[in-house]
Amino acid sequence: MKGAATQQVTIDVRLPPGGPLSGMAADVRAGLTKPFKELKPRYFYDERGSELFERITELPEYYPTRAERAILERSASEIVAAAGEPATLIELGSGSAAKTRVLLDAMADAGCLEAYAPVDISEEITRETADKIAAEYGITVHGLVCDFELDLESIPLSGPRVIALLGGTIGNFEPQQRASFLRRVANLLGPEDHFLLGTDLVKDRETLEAAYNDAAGVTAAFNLNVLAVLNRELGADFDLDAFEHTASWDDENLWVDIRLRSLARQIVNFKQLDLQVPFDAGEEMRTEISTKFAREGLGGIYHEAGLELAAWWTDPEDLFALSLARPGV
Ligand code: AVJ
Repeated sequence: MKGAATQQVTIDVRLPPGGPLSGMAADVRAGLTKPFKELKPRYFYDERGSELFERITELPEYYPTRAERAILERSASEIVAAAGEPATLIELGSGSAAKTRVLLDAMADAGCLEAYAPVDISEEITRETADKIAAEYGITVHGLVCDFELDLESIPLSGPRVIALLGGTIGNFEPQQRASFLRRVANLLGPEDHFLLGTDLVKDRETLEAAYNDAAGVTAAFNLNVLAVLNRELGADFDLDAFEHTASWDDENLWVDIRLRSLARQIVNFKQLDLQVPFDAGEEMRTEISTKFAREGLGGIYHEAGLELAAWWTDPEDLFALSLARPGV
């Protein structure tokens, strides 16, 4: 089984020549020389950052991961039916594909499962996931190692297909970035294809803020870790003790605004960028937004992107949603 399965695994690597972090220097320079400083959330996820995020998903306050899993467990067969019994699951940001198996199982049960295409920025994890899934399910696995925002393109696997973006990742996208991403997804979809999207839902401030300010301080450590990434990758000299984590619900933009606040007036040097960045005492730098959605709003967002909301599932507590979209008419 293993030998046969290995032959069914193809991995295309389309990373830029400098690897996954090649755009980092330019991004950081642009983000830290603006009046309101910003870092991109993608740089959180080095090895330690990924570990810390795993721990976040197990925190009592952080409900999204559990809620999304509950939806998949409750509704996977309905999702597969509503998606027209797709032959191929393409998963953006697949990582270790922990929740994916629920969908693959439902596709196998429906008798439609032919192929899986994990798309992720980490070559190591994508190879590992691809081999495991191919062996477990005996299906074709065509992995794509790329930045799915830059390199989103059709994978040569037979349809009908469902393209999935789970975990609430889309919440990290700024409105413009989200609109252009969804437009590209719409352009990729054939008439029988579907897009399956995980979105956290708008709810009371208390629940939202608790999810991003956990009592154990794991989210704070996760947020501060991005400074360690900059120290290592760009020769910066951030003192992690000179910043504190903040996260607050912005009820106009409908996002949790996640920042690092400078505890003192200080200057940070970036050896490899020939850059000095001054911070005032109390100055805040945005490191992430985590947008929350409601059904109607998401329907409008889809519509503007040339997509149509086809179906919607939530967990028993209405905390999180999975929605299915198809090309608009
Ligand atoms: C992985 C983007 C879905 O926004 O909830 C968790 C990241 N940041 N706690 C989210 C995150 C702080 C997470 N996503």
